[in-house]
Amino acid sequence: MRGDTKPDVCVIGLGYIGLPTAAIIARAGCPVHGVDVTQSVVDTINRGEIHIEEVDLDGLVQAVVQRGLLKASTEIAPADVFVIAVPTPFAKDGNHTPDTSYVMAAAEKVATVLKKGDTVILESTSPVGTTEAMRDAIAAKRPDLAMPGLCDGQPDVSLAYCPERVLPGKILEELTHNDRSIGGITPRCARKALAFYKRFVKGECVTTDARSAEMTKLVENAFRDVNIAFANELSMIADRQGLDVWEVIRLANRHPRVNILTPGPGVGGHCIAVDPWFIVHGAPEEAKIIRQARETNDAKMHHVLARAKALVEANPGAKIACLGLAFKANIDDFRESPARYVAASLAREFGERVQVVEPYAGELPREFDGTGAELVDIDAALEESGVLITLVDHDVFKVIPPEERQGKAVYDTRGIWPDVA
Ligand code: SAJ
Repeated sequence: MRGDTKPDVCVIGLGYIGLPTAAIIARAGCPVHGVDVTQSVVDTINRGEIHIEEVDLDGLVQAVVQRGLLKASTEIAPADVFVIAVPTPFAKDGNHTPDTSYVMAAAEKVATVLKKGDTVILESTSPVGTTEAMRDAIAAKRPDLAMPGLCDGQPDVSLAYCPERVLPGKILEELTHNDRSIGGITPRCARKALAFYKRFVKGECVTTDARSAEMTKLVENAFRDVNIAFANELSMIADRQGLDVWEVIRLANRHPRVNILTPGPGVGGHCIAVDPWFIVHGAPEEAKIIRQARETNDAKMHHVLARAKALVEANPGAKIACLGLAFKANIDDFRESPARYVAASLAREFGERVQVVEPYAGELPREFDGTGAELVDIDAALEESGVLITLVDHDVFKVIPPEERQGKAVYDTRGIWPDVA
């Protein structure tokens, strides 16, 4: 890779982050070799199609595949820059222990084709120290290469941690325009990674060390989790004291330095409900508020279920409409969704009385099988149900006027209808 030549890039992991990232790098003119362990994902991408839902991603992938700039494979290939975007789930020990085995497996694959001058970048959300552990794993496989932080002179390769901070539904826009933290194992590594991101990121790229960048990503999501937990705790206190939490928040937020977030049925998704545990795992004695926030947000889901059940029992015989299954508004992502948990629990208990409205779903998820609950459209639910439980703040629910809800028992867990306490 010399002068203005575009680097060959290998992106490992073609999921929600890896695929849009690969496509954007390809759009900037760099030839991208995408790697995924799943053959069907590779085949789909090579046809110019996509296996995930994300605004405008289909057109972009089609374009870069057609131009020959993005090719997918199950096999690693030599490149100048390697970007690792594989999952970092919890281990199966039930203790929220981070499982970095996919990252380490990817690093070991990279080690088989790594050459002098290459850059390896980890993007996966990871516990502090993972980039160094990745470096050590590569060093063990490739003693012929001088590794940053382990050698006296100039290292042969560069390693950096560069997290994404994109919002599902706005991934392409945010990948391009958000600021980025670029954490090198050494300052030289950071500069190498910076030069790479400058090719396709319009936001500011701020360099730091790898451990700080790892913690920054975790802290961003923990900050949001703690703030949502404050709102959720407030809503449970308000329920206990017979107060309208929405009124209290509206009024408190008129203070120039107060900005309370919105209570809901709990925190879903694969980031905010997961990443704070990586901080707790690294410093269990110190991370008290962060742990409590996770527990409070999880408890809110059970609180909502209990209140919903009480409302259903107080309206015997009435049909119950659960509005929404997604983990947040206006997306079709139902994974790790508190709304889905609450609706499915009600379906198991109240069977055929339960109607689910989810404009983003073609059918109900499997856990509804055999419960008797049915997926209906909003008009049918408004006609037939006596109880309305809002679980997701989709725009289509927000615009339902009070007269269409008249005479129904309502539990609005998201505060979408200002006339409902
Ligand atoms: N939620 C509330 N009340 C609120 C805000 C959110 O209950 O006031 C709930 C949502 O309904 C949802 C959950 O929290 O269930 C998370 O939604 P979100 O919109 O806050 O965040 P995510 O998970 O879609 O994306 C987050 C973002 N992080 C931050 O805003 C700090 C995103 O920028 C990250 O890139 C992403 O996590 C990630 O991949 O880590």
